[in-house]
Amino acid sequence: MSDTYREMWRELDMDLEKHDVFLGTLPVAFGEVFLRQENRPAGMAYFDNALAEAHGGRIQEILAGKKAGRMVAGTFCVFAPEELIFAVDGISIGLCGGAQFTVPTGEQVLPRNLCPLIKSAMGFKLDRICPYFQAVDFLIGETTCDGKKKTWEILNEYVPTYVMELPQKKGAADLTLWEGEIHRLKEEIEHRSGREITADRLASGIKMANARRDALARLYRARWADPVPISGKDALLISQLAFFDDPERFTAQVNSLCDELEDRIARGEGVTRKGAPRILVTGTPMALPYWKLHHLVETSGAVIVGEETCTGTRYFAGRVAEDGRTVEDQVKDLARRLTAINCACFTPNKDRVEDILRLVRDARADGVIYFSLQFCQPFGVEGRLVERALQEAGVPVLRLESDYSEEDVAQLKTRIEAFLEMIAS
Ligand code: BJ8
Repeated sequence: MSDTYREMWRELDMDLEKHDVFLGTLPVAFGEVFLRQENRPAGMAYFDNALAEAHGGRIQEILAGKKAGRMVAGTFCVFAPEELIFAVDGISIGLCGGAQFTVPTGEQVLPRNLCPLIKSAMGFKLDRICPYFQAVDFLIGETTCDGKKKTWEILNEYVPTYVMELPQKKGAADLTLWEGEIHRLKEEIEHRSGREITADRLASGIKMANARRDALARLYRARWADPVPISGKDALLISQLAFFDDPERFTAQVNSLCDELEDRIARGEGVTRKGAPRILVTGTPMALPYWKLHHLVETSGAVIVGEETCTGTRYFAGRVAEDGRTVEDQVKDLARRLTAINCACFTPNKDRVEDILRLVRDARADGVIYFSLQFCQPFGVEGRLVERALQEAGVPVLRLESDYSEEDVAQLKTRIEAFLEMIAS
């Protein structure tokens, strides 16, 4: 890494030694997981570089934006209405943690029996090895699972953390509550950025977020082809980068990759043989740099053709209406997304089952892997309902629970291989 980057990290008060150790592990993992794949689309070069520059060029850009007066907000959930951040020309960064490296530090202040996504995020802050955490002006937390909800109180000791009350149900009263929460966040953002959110500005924020959703939806549709034109690992990497990259540039790059993928589909060209076993993954989000499950499945002869997760379809679910003329109407439109995202934090959450069954059909999946991060109660408990519904529909399903460590890799591989054999028979 260049001296300029080191200077930048120093100015961000990062722990340079620890950061060196952390970064040192990534090229090996990335090479092993991504670069060994055959026949990757040429358009992946942009995303490979975006990952390589995640702690370098992208941070430089963000700091330049900050210098020019742009607000930087960290988020942890796909319900955080990024449209409000975009409306003030702010920068939004998703900060859920996906690395085992920071889990032990997270465990110094959080219980060990807590989901690794939360412990990893906390560890990134405490270890001071995440330049984004160091650069944000404030964080937007939300009341989803108990683990996240209570973590904001601790995180607030280190970074100002604003908490939105996300309802647990989706009735009329819940929609009204969420609408009020969006109004309150709007005021907070106006206060922090010093800019008023007018209807025009919010309209551009909504358009920007919708365009990114449309591009991702297009990418996911390309994966329905057989042979599939892009691996699940590459699609996952793109989804993960959506939380970090400049939204307009990211959208343009995803669309240009989709042009390439659609050409491939027209030519019948894929990254696997036609007829390779097709797997849909459903469950907890997979934050950067978590690639374990996808790597195991795709080195066992199958291909992942979709993810019903928050680093998958739930991220781009719920296109917001673009014809709202007043801020009041636009906030109502933003609030309506509540009903489109089927997170296990809601009760009941029956529409998630419908979503999964529809995705199985659309993506022509041969089987489903229900993946739950260890200690995630909402997704762990909801697994039973989803598993039963899939079995009733005649869809083979494998339930897996794991964390970010490498300890269970052999065991997971054995179970995945047995599942794939069962599908093939
Ligand atoms: S909308 S999935 S981003 S809450 S995995 S931290 S639920 S214990 S991340 Fe999530 Fe929003 Fe829901 Fe999506 Fe808790 Fe479970 Fe951990 Fe989770």
